Parts: sequence; structure tokens; C-alpha cells
Amino acid sequence: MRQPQPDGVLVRDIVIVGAGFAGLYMLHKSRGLGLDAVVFERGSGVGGTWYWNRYPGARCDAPSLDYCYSFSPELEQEWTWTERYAAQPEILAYLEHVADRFDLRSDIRFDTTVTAAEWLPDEERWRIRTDRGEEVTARYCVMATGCLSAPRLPDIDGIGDFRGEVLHTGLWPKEPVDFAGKRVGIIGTGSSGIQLTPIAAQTAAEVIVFQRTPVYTIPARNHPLSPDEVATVKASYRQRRELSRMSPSGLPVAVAERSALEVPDDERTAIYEQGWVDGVPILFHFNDLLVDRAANDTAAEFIRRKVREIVRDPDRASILSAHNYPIGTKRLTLDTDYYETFNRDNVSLVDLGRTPIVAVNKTGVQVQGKHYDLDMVVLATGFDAMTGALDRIDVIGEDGIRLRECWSAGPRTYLGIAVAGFPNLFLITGPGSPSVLTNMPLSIEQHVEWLAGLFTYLRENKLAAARATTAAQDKWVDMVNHAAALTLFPTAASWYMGANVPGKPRVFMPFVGGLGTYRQICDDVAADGYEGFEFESPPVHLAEDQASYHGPLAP
Ligand code: NA7
Repeated sequence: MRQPQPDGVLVRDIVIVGAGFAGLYMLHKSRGLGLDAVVFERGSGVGGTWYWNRYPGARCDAPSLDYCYSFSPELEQEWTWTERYAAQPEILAYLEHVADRFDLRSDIRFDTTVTAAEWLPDEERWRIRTDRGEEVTARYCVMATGCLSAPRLPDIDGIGDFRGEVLHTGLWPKEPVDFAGKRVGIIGTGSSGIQLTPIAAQTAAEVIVFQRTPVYTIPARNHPLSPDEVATVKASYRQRRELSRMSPSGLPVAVAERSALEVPDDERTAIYEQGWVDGVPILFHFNDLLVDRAANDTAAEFIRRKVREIVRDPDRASILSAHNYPIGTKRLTLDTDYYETFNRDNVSLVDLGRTPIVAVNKTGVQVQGKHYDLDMVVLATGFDAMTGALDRIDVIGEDGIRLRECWSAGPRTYLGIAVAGFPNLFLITGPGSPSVLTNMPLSIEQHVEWLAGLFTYLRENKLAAARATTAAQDKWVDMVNHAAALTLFPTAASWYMGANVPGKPRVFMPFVGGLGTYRQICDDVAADGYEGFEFESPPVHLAEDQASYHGPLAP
């Protein structure tokens, strides 16, 4: 229900920040509840991370038939993915289709960055401010800001002095970037770097990869989807989605039942070999690869052997071989011809472990003892993950407390969805939820649908605000930490741990318990009357007018 707009301040039931997978579905769902919503989006179009990460080779590492919304069976049937792993343009086209199909654009303000959000206790509303000078108040504020949406520019001396082009993979220009004939330096060997490198090497005069930490990567074995494959999935999409919803990963993958250590060496190697040929993520084969170092070593050593087999120069193979952290504890990547690319004459590899970057200057990159002349520097240096986008907004809760201060020793949430001291502020796939360890669209759907249930509960019980209690939050944080401590994850300096950002507290941020378990926990919380939340009645001056207060709920 659209409400009056006193003094130029927009009044809405709900403000949603971000128009990626999460924001689009939250908008659609809010409308279904009869809530008057507005979305603010920094980009000029929908898509979130898929709007910004346009670098050549950008591709999802979850199968396209699963990495999409499940809430609309009609949408599932009418959209046809063309590849096993969709490339960025296809995912963006899908999200644009979703925006059009559900007529979402009219409530999205593009090219608008939310700068501040402040809780107004007397009104029990949020006041949100944007960089365009807009101000809006709303009952609910939902941060659909994404886990990998705050690109991180490295602190390298002199980077502003470079005379050639400097590009970040997460802020890639819309216009085509031509590598032809150029000397291209790529800093970073995470997913973005390993996807971009083989493509750049096809046309660039030279590609120089600056590697700080070697990655474990396996071949994606991407391929076009045949009409038969698509038809088979479409014929049983409901069952596939049910399996996915309750699985740990959010993918229709049965949980492995065996330990890697209970299988004879030759049988285990044969399983890894077959997985390598088929492009099966190696962590799916056994149930203890992320909890037992000896089991993990079997998979890690398998990848190292593959590197030695593929890369002809033994010194390069050695530099490319990851060894100082367990496989999977930094994001396992899928690639196309990454290791093979290091057999090309126009590709060089710089081991920053031996010769760190000293500075960038006008003409290129200076590492200890050597200068590399370059025409282009690509920063594939990742993101301030999971908290970065929220950190860039001045979020002020009860008693004037700031979210970034509350999180100065690491993020603390209840269920990854709410924060004590910040009533009616909700995070989609926030820290403390399974998020980045799962198939994101399904994790997003779970949060949005759970929030829809909460909003309905508030409406039906004539309540104004839901506030996570500190006790419930503390208990949840302990649970998240305890679960992580049972795994090998905390042993790596990963972005899951905040370790890629100097000064960021080292806390393992996602919940490792899996999507199915997490869904059950959230459902139980709801069934217990939203245990862990306290509720506020509407302020007296608004209590009479329930319809303008919450907006009507759709039947
Ligand atoms: P990642 O996975 O965080 O990778 C960033 C890479 O950049 C990684 O190799 C970093 O090395 C490297 N890096 C970062 N800062 C520097 C500096 N200052 N010097 C040299 N190298 C540096 O980001 P991506 O964009 O590749 O992928 C992010 C996620 O998107 C990915 O996991 C998928 O989920 C999709 P480090 O390992 O920190 O030593």
C-alpha cells in the first residue's frame, strides 16, 4: 500500500538494498504479501554480482540447472540453460528475464547507493539515505547486499601511477576489453584469476600471472546442454529441488557416506581419476575431506600430481602446486584449461612467495629483483567478503550503536539473518548462515521465504518490530564457531575467515552445518513462535491504523 510522503521523504513498508538474486526475490515476495517495497541498487541494471563481474571467462561454478530460482515452476520450465555451467552473460540475461517476467523494475531505483540506515525508535521504522539525496522510511530494511559484492583493491604502492589500464575483475567495464597484442599482468589466482587467465592468454602478446597463493582447481568439463539433458531435468525438477533444499550444499547431490581413508589407495585414486574426467568437484567423493587432514591430503596430493602431469616445466608445476593449506578450505575452483595455459610460450608465472610485489610504477609491476613491463594490470584480488558491502553502509541501530562497531571483532548475528540491537533489519545470506558454502539461489530463497513467514506473523499478531535477543545471538555465534572448529576450514587464510583483508578479524563467517540442517533449525525457530526474538507493539499513535502500518497482506 503506497503511503503519504511527508516532507519529500518516501514512506514504504520495506526497503530492500540490492537487486541481485536476493533483492529480486525479496521484492517479488514482498509484493505478494501486500508490502509496498522499494529496492535501491548501485548498478544500472539488475544482477548484483553478475552485473559487475563481466570479465571474460566469468562463469558460475554451480550447475546452471540448479543455480537458478526454484520458487516458480513456470519460470523453471520456460527458461532453458544452454551450458552445464552458465557464463556471466547468460546468468545476467536470466535475471533480466526474471525482472521483466515478474514486472520488478518499476520498484527498483538503479544507480543509487544506500549510504546510511538508521533505526528511529519513536516511529519503529528505518530511515534509509542514498547517495542521490533520497530519504525513505520503512518498517523493514532488508540487506540483500550479497556476499561477494565489495571488490577489494589491494594496497600496492604506486598503483595509481601506472600509465596503462588497471581493471578489477569485480568492476569490469561493460565495453569489450581487448587483450590483443598487449602485455597483461594478472594479480590474483582465485576463481576470477583462474577463469580469466586462459582466455586472456589466447590473444594477449604476453600474460604474466602474479601468484601469492596457489589454488587447487579442477576441470569444470563445461559443455553445451543437450535438449535431452534439459528435458530430463525439467521433467523431474520438483524432486530435484526437494533433494537440493534438504541437502548440505543446496545441490541435488547425495551426501558421501565413506571416509577417504577406509578405501584402498588404488580404488580411491580411481574414484578421483573418474571425477577428474567427469568434472565432479573432488570434495563430493568422501565424507571426511573437510574434517580430517589425512583424508584431505589424499585429495590434495591427487591435484598436485595432476599439476605435475599437465605442466611441463617442473619449476612452474611446483609453484602452481598448493600445499600450505588443506584443499577446499579456500574456495575450490573449477577451471577450463588453467594449468594447461602455463605450457604456453606467452604465459609467465611469478611466485610472489619468493619475490613479492614491491610496487607498481608507470610502466609495470616491480617485484623483488625484477621489473615487468605491462600494458594492462588486472586485479583479480577478490572481495571484502560477507561483511564488506554492509560495512560500507552506516547502519545505526538502537541507542545509536553502529553495526560496524558491533562487528569490530567479527560479525555476530542470529541465524545469519538478524542482529541484536537492530530491530527489523534483516540480512539475506548474512554471516552465520550457510550462504557461500551452498548453492546461493536456494539459500537465498530459504531466507526470503522465512522472512515472509516472519512478516506474516508480525502482521497477524499486530506487532511492529522483531528484535533478535543478545542471548539467542550469542548462542548462535557459539554454534557457528563450534561447527567450524570441527572442520579444517579455520586452518586456512581464506576470505571465509576474513583473512584476505588486512586488519579484518579472523572469524569463520559461514555456518558449515549445511542448508538442509539450517533450514530445519530456522523452521523450528518459527514453529516456536520465533524463539530468540523479542517483539514490540506498534507505537501508540500508529497502533490504531494497522492497514497503513503494515500494509495489507494478500489473501
Ligand atoms: P579470491 O578467491 O579472494 O582470490 C583473490 C586472489 O587475489 C587470491 O589469489 C589472493 O591471494 C590474491 N591477492 C589478493 N590481494 C593480493 C595482493 N595484494 N597481492 C597479490 N595477490 C593478491 O577472489 P576471486 O574474485 O577470485 O573469487 C571470489 C569468489 O567469487 C570465489 O571464491 C567464488 O566464490 C566466486 P591470497 O590467496 O589471498 O594469498
